[in-house]
Amino acid sequence: MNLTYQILKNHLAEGTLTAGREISIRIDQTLTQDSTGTMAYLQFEAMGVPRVKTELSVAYIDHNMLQAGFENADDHRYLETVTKKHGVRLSKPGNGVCHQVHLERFAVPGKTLLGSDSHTPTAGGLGMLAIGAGGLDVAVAMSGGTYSLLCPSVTNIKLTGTLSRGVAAKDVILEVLRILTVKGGVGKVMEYTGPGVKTLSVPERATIANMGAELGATTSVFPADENARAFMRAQGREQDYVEMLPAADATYDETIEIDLSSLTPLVALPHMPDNVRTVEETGEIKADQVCIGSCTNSSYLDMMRVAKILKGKTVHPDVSLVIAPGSRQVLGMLAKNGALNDMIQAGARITETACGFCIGMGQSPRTNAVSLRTNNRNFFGRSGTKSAGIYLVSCETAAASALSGVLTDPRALDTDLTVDMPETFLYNDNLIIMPAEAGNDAEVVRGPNIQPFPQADALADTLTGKALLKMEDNITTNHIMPSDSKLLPFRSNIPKLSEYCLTPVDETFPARAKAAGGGFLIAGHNYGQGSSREHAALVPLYLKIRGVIAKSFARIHKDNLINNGILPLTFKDEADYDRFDVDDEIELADIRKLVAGGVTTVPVKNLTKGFACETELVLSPRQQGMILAGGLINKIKSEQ
Ligand code: MIC
Ligand code: SF4
Repeated sequence: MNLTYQILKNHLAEGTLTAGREISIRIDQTLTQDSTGTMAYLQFEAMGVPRVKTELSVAYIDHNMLQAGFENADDHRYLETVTKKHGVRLSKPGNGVCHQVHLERFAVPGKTLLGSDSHTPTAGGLGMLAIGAGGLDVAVAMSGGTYSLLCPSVTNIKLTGTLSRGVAAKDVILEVLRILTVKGGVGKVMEYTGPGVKTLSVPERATIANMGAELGATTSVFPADENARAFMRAQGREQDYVEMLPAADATYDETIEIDLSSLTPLVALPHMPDNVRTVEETGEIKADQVCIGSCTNSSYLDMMRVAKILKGKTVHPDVSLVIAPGSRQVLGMLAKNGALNDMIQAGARITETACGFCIGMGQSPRTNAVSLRTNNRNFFGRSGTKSAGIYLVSCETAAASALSGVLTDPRALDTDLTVDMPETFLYNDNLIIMPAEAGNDAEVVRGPNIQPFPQADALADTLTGKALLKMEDNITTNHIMPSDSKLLPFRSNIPKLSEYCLTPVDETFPARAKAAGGGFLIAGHNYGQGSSREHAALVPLYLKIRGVIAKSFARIHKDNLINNGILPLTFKDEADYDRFDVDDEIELADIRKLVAGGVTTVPVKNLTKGFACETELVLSPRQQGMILAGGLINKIKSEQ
């Protein structure tokens, strides 16, 4: 059996392991971060369960770090107090980016992890089955519930050869993105095998697993082998190591072979992570900003390679170089061995160990800037500057380019880029705050920024409304619910956020949706890719969006829509997409009866144009219940 199915089998609660069928699995660990976590804990509280029932649940504060008003600090305080009360460990601001810290301190091979962040698969670098989900699904897992998903098919990415000097793990995942595109991983787990795996350290594997999220994959997983054991030993956690390997006769649904020796430095051009070219063919584009860090590329090994490149040199006068080490552990080690000073002397601006620039929480580049970044997403506007172009590169390419002022192939450097895995990392868990004992009466502090979340009504017999917006392929959750340093502070304030819903597509959308009293959205393929933010469903719910009719959906967003009682319908014949226009009056007649009867073909009437077309609504019995009740919270409440 392949590794993915071994872990799924060990955690299977319901269903059979047949690709495409719904299964439910037990969740050992959960992870939340602050930008999705506030909502997840509000939902957890609404479920009325006194204490989390997982083996381990950790809440990280790493996203909403700029405190330019009271809002973020209020959310932090809420998280600090709600986690204390309900049995969740809290990683304080300053301890690091959730995925980096979780890999260092908590990931365990063979276990399951559900996280309210789409890059939760990072822990797949250590042989864990780590899946990103909406906050509500994570809240259910914390309360002891299982997690339901479509049983994935498994793609074997067979690695051979060895990376050449100056070519990095980041280039491996950019190559996978080039081959498969941002929708190529939907419904699949990427399982890495082959002799090339041994040549990659755990942090390098984590970089690859992390950015597997950009393929739309359910997750990515590496075997837990001697490299994993060495990493865990250096973290003082060898006792948690379990060998996890695919069986010798493991089978896969498809295999992609990548010869690591044949790769060259790659770059994803604006505005999609699969818009990949070689650095060589892209040429010497002038750079205004270089940002190094994020959960993709901020490990000790990454940072040491950057420090080596920068040592004794000065950043190009026209470039602003920003470096955000991924965790306090990494920052501490750089400080201790002097590498931090090499970075500072070269002219780097060191920012706190947090998501920072990656989520537009500061460091927005200048108008029309070219910004080279080591993170995983270059979606339009995500940096906080709409006119800027974000280019995704490896740490080596970023550092080399910061010195030259233009996109530079790091293979041309004469620096020795070898960095050994340390015998011991500088670990210290004193910023992980342990929860209070069970049965405590700890107070939960709610500042004025914490607003109640919207709840859907039970599904009506017939739904009508206007097509409010028609969108192209690959609309991201950043389009649906933009977030930057100005909007992130309102993650627990849905009415405020609703004023910005879908504005990157159409500035007039929120006002029109409100005036019309809600309606429908028409979309192309892969609607809702990217971030797991549930706000991309909660805000449309608040605006009374009743359904989204698309060519196809991204996994997490589709689940978030259903969890919140919004219908995800797909065109049976894609050509019907062309027959809809904005303002067309739409009707889903007898929809309640159809959903209750498990009918999968739903006729959509276009009353304006006088035709009906067929759409597909595939819901498991569990999901039917949620849609009928008007969302998961309503369903849970009705069952209590
Ligand atoms: C992201 O990288 O887009 C985020 C911010 O980490 C999101 C979560 C969010 O929107 O808060 C994610 O990837 O899920
Ligand atoms: Fe944070 Fe960026 Fe990673 Fe999201 S992708 S968790 S914003 S560092």
